[in-house]
Amino acid sequence: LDNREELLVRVRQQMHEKRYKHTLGVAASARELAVRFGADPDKAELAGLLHDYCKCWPVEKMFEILVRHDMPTELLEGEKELWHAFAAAIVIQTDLGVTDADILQAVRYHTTGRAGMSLLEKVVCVADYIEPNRVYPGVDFIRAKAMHDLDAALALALGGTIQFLIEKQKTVFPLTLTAYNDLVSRKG
Ligand code: DGI
Ligand code: FE
Ligand code: FE
Ligand code: FE
Repeated sequence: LDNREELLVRVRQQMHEKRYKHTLGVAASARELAVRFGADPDKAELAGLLHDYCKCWPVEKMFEILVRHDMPTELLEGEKELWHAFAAAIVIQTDLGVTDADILQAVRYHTTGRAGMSLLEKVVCVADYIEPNRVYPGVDFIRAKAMHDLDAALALALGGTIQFLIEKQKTVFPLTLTAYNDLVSRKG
């Protein structure tokens, strides 16, 4: 889609009001982070705008798309919360014509992260955690970190999610763990 207004309408149609507000917040925060850390601001904003495109879709619809695209059993048998990211990376390509590989990767890995994340992937992932509408214990500390150290902010964010999952006795997806390990082991 080449028209920005049309794109916003399409995104708006996929989700409820609050999720759309979050989406606009992530797009704005991703642009800011991109400017600060030297990623492409336009790509960051677009990835932010599209990252939760499938978040409010019925799980059956996401499942069907993931199966059709041969996603690993680990993902299909795991936590459904993770599906929207992988589904969106497919759907924004097929339905909206997004072809930029950096953007598709940033959308695909925005929830789990992965080892060796690109700058744009980190920007979108951190933006998802710190956009202005987000409220959770520790968010201001992560926002402060994100003013000068993107990796540190991301390690805090993913570490917080892992802690939260452990408290709830939920499974931690392997990619989330390797993303976290990768960030903290690089620090030295
Ligand atoms: O889509 P958002 O709510 O904006 O945020 P998100 O895509 O980062 O995360 C969506 C949910 O996924 C959130 O409730 C935490 C959960 N999550 C993230 N990583 C993992 C996870 N859930 C499990 N079970 N395992 C993970 O590794
Ligand atoms: Fe998400
Ligand atoms: Fe929702
Ligand atoms: Fe999000």
